[in-house]
Amino acid sequence: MSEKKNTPLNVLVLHGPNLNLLGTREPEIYGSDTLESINAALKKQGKVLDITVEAFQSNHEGELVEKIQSSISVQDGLIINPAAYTHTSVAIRDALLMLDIPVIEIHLSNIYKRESFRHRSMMADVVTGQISGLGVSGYTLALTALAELIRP
Ligand code: CA2
Repeated sequence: MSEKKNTPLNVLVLHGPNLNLLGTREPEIYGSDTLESINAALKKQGKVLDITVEAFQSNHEGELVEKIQSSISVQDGLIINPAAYTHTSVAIRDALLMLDIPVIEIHLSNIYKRESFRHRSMMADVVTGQISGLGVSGYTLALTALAELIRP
């Protein structure tokens, strides 16, 4: 039996730059939900799954790197929407490589249906899995998937 089977889990949800403005602009691409409502839905779902969900948003690459570093030996799983840093950040990619927990990369929009510069993710080949284009549902699907991956 998995050693995590009956233990409460900790999952970190990281939101990258500009996602603090969700729900205020470009609803045709990103939907009309706010970041607060996404975090609240994940925390509520976490209670059902016995997972403590911590959410953190930053517009700064270094802060995201530091948060990933501080999750070592603390978090059991990570959900990350690196936003624009998806396409540029070797620093976030390198930080993810230091983790030995399942990591789900998530995008509200389908990055492969958009401009060509969004088609490349610096994270895609170092994460456990990627969800792209399912809007807010992607976040709750990611948490369900993490619970299954951590407590098989
Ligand atoms: O689809 C996604 O979730 C993205 O990660 C969102 C990023 C974009 O750079 C990625 O290519 C795909 C942009 C987040 C910007 O968020 C906004 C929120 C409200 C209003 C405008 C932008």
